[in-house]
Amino acid sequence: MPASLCGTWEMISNVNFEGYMITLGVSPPLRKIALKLKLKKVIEQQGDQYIIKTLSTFRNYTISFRVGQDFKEFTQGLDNRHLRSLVTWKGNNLVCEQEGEKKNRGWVHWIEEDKLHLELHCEGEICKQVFKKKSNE
Ligand code: VL7
Repeated sequence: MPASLCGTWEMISNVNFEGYMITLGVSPPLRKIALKLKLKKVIEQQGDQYIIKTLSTFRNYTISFRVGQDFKEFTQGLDNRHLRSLVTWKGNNLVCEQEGEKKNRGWVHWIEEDKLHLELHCEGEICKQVFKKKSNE
């Protein structure tokens, strides 16, 4: 039984977010804003249904899905692409494959030493983010 991803998480590190955004074609002014953000993740779960919110002072982005059931994703306010996404458990990793214009696009979440880890990848660029649980939870 993998450790629960649920809760409110605050970003403590963000490596190569720039490279990931460049691959997605995000404009320089938007990248500049995005790089300064301290992102928050709010992850909720009911059975196989997940809601993952990425929150910031600038913009929010929310997805909801069932593990093992593919869904349409529109990355509104991010790179604004239409994707066909599928999230599955691979061992203790929650793995999302995002099919669309960009090849080898997806993300992986896991827990390690009480931290929430996220790897975002696209066309060989890998962004690594780590979050710590919000202390009042
Ligand atoms: C979502 C965004 C950068 C454009 C705005 C600044 C960011 C934050 O896919 C993601 O999370 C998954 C896994 O937790 C669930 O959706 C990451 C943030 C990365 C890519 C594109 C910059 C524009 C605002 C909402």
